[in-house]
Formats: sequence, C-alpha cells, structure tokens
Amino acid sequence: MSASITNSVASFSGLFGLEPKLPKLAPSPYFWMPPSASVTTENTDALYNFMLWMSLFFSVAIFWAMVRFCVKYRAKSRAANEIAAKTSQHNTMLELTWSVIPLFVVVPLFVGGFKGFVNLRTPPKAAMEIRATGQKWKWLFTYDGLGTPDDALHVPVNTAVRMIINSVDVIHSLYIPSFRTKMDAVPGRYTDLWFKATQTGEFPIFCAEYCGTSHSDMLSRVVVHPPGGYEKWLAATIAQADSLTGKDRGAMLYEKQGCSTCHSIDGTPKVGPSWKAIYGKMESMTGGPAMKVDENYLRESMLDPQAHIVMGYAPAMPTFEGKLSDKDIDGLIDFIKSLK
Ligand code: HEC
Ligand SMILES: [Cu+2]
Repeated sequence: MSASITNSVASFSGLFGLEPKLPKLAPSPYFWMPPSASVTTENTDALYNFMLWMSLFFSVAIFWAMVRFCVKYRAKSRAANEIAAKTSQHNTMLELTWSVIPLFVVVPLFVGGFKGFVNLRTPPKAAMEIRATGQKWKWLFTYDGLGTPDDALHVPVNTAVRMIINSVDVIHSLYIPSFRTKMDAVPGRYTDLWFKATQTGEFPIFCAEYCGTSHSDMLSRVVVHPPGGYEKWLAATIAQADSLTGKDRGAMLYEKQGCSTCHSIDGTPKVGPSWKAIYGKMESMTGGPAMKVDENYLRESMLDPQAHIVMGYAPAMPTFEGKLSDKDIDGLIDFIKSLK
C-alpha cells in the first residue's frame, strides 16, 4: 500500500518536472501503513489497528441503528397529531452497558499508549547520537566528527540511534514513517527522538510541519546499513573528506568547524564579519591601524583571533589553534579568496 503512495507521490512530482527523490519501498504487510522497520513500531501499529477496527465496528453499528430507527419509528401518517407520551426512565442495565463497554476499549488504549509514549520518549543510554538540523528546505545530518556528507541519514541496523534535533529558521518536523516516529525541530532549542532500525534498506524522511514554499520538497531518506556497512561508509566518507584540498577543503571546514554559524559568505554580517570579498581589502581595527587582509592576516585571525579585532565586532571568536592543521588553514584561505 505504502509503495503505491510513494509511487504516486513520485509520479505526481513527475507531473511538475520534479525529480522523484523518494526511495521505492517494499510492499507493506500492513493495511495502509508503510513497512515497519524499527523496534518501537510494534506497539504503535497494534494500537493503531485496534483503534482502526474499533472505529470501523462502531461506525457501522451506529449507522446501522440510525437507519433502522429511521425506518422503524418514522411518522406513520401525516394526519396523526399525537404527542408521544414521555417514557424515558432510568435504566441501570443500559447505563452500565454503555459505560463498561467503552471502558474496555479506552483503558487498554490508554495503558498501551502510555507505555509506548514512555518508551518512545526514553532513548536507551548507550544510543549513538546523530544531529538533525531543519533548514528551509532540507535536512542536514551531522555525525560525530563528520559534517554533512550527503543529504541522507545513515545509520547501522540493530543499533539504537538518538537524533538530536534543532532548526536554524522556522519549526520543522522530522518524520520517519517506517520507524513510526516524528518530532518537531524548533529553532533555539533541542528536541530528540530515538529508533532502532530492524531492516536494512532505504526509507523516506519527510518534514511534517508546514514550513513555507518548498515544504513538500523537504524530502530525505534514511539509509540503514547492514552490519559493518555503516563503519565502512563512515571510513570512506572520512577518507574522502581527508583527500579534499584547496577551496573544497575550506568549504567543507566552513560547515564542519562551525565557521558558518558566525560568518556568512554572502555579505550579511553575523556575529563576525562576512567573508565575501574580504581578501585584499583594508580592514579597520579596534584600537590599532587598519590591516590588509592577506594570507598571514587570515592565518592569524584563525589561530590568534584576539590579536586584532575588526572594527564594529566583539572579540567573540574562539581560537582554532590545535583544531586546524596547516592543510586546513590553506584550504580555508583558498576558500575565502574564492569568495569574490
Ligand atoms: C563564535 C563565533 C565565531 C566563530 C565560530 C568563528 N568566528 Fe571568525 N570571527 C568572529 C568574530 C566576532 C570576528 C570579528 C572580531 C575579530 O576580529 O576577532 C571574526 C573574525 C574572523 C576573521 C577576520 C575577518 C575580517 O573581516 O577581517 C577571519 C578570517 C575569521 N574570523 C575566520 C574564522 C574561521 C576560519 C572560522 C572557523 C574555523 C571562524 N572564524 C569561526 C567570530 C567567529
Ligand atoms: Cu520543514
């Protein structure tokens, strides 16, 4: 069923000339639910199905009674101007029945729902942590010691993963239907969710909070790697990041080292000055003569940021001494020079 939903989303976006970005799913054993691929889904699915069949049963029963009573108690003749005698009375049996039956429906729902809620809100202590950042209009996934290598979320199978979620602009919501889990991404605070994938393969990720024009394009996917596959992927990605040189390395570090939180590359001042077209210009300094932005000035700005403070800014930059190798510094300098 879900495979057909995914496929219809894909062909629908095809109508507008958009590349379908959703992975094709295996057919689901569930009635209108995507395949379930995490440990916490069993409880959710059981409750969902219970609610679904209960609602169906009572809807049919109530409509059946409505139609029957309409027919049975309809006005037999227009002439009759009778007013029905009042017959309503207290009926203990009836009242007990309509209290006790719903009790058997809602108490298991509450107990199951509460247990499931507590479980979903309590990540196992040993869970590995991955950050998810919502941004108009894509998800960025950041791994320990590794920036955002591609636009998918990579996780190992049979491993508890805790996602630490936030947003840089508006409220988004990280939604992984096959894991039956969803959590808001809120600017200025952290939220989390956890899962433990039970199946390898690819599953879609959506943004489930309307966040503007391209909200419906905020698609991604989770790639669940087989045993050993995640480590291989991580090693290959790190090796690739290590092999980057020059301005590509600088661009990678700009994100990975968090320079991007304080420096823009499009001319907008943030906590620090923008890097756009600073190379070669004369920069005014607080309490000292102006300095020419050249290689040595840039290097010093990274290793000893307090040595010269750019006019109009606070001495808020931490030193990157020991965090950046010479190759890293060369890359960042090349990157800054390329921002004309
Ligand atoms: C916490 C915020 C913050 C972070 C993170 C940060 N900087 Fe800065 N940076 C500043 C501030 C504030 C200034 C201006 C004051 C000064 O000169 O120290 C600045 C100045 C600079 C300058 C001089 C710019 C100019 O216009 O003359 C360079 C170059 C620079 N930073 C490089 C970096 C690099 C490279 C990184 C990442 C590896 C980085 N910064 C991370 C806050 C930050
Ligand atoms: Cu969004």
